[in-house]
Amino acid sequence: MPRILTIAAAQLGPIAKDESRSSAVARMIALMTHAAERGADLVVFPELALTTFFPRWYMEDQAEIDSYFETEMPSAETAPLFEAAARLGVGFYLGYAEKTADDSGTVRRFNTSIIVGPDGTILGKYRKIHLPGHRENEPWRAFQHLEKRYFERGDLGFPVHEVFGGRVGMCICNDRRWPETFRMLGLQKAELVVLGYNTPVHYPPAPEHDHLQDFHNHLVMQAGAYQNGTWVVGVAKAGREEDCDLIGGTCIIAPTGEIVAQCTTLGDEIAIAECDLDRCREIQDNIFNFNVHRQPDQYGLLTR
Ligand code: CDT
Repeated sequence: MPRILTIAAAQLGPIAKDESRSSAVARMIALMTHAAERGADLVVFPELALTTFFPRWYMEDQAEIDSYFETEMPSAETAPLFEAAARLGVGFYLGYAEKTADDSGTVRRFNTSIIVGPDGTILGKYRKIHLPGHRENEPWRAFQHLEKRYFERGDLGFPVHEVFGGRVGMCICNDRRWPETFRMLGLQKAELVVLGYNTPVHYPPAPEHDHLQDFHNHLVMQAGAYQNGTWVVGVAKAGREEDCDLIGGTCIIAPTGEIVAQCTTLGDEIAIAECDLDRCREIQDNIFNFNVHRQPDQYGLLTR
């Protein structure tokens, strides 16, 4: 029996600065309902999917910064998404800004994703490790990218979860550009990597690369899929968000590196595909059979 998981990559168009979480959640429920009608088992949403991409603004007022963070999941505003998942019998991946506080009152903030089962329970969590951008205000930029200011580095490593009948890993946006991310998941025999992203078309430090943003997006995800023999689902928040253009290109990639489904707009849209997890064997047992062909004693520089 093949292990086929029907996956919907649920791209979101822009979320306005004054758009409520309830509105974003309603848009996600509409996409989830459409995906369920088409037979989806799992729906993948973008990075920081509940609000506008707030790291594009320099803020000093901690209350204003915290207004973009979740202190509980689910909350009153996000519970309808969990309820819809349970009603429809589909799981989902969701990115959001997470604020935690321990018993001593220490507060921490992460760029986080969760994977939720078809009964609405949280099955796994990942906190973004590769935080791009900068810490201080840089007014010369057309817009800021202050992830290093607003988040601390994730502290959960790169876990692979046995869920949905397979081995599933997560990462978030900039993580996808790093081969180490995919290799960490590949070494744990991941069969599916799900990720969301917010990627501006304009990259202020090297604007000569602006026309390559879509190419680089697919290049790194297709390489990650092929070199580790895993399905990859990458989902954008796309379109013009508060004067900042974000790329689309949401897609589902087979372990061979081929794109098998892709969104064609910059708005709310799903791309859907039947993903046979056993197809990972074609790559993991052959050209990239790590046990037979990898030479880790020659790779010391990678961790020195
Ligand atoms: N969200 C995120 O990680 N975006 C980055 C933008 C480029 S670095 C400023 C990305 O890697 O797509």
